[in-house]
Amino acid sequence: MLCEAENPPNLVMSSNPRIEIYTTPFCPYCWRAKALLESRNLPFEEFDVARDRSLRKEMVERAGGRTTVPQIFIGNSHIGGCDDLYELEIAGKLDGVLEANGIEA
Ligand SMILES: N[C@@H](CCC(=O)N[C@@H](CS)C(=O)NCC(=O)O)C(=O)O
Repeated sequence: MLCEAENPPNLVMSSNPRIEIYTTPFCPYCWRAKALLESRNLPFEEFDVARDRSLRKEMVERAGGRTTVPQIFIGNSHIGGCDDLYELEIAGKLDGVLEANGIEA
């Protein structure tokens, strides 16, 4: 049986599948992407790359060379930008991606 006291919270969190979004503060596409996640009650972790070069470099590397914000990741899947996220949702495929990554929709 798992004993919570023996599992530091950060350890538990890091093994949890998560939604990550790289953003900048004044980016309408970022606002739109976050609005969709919020409307679906999907918790996400946000990384502001506006003034952090190493974080931006990390984003571009993880996103296969894409440099625009937002860049969105669901578990191990790179979703792409805001338009890609909406396309998935409109096509009814977002739930499948969430499920495949162990995230409850
Ligand atoms: N189609 C992209 C458009 C994203 C986009 O153009 N983002 C702007 C900021 S709102 C950006 O990164 N501009 C900088 C650049 O194009 O390098 C999406 O849906 O995410």
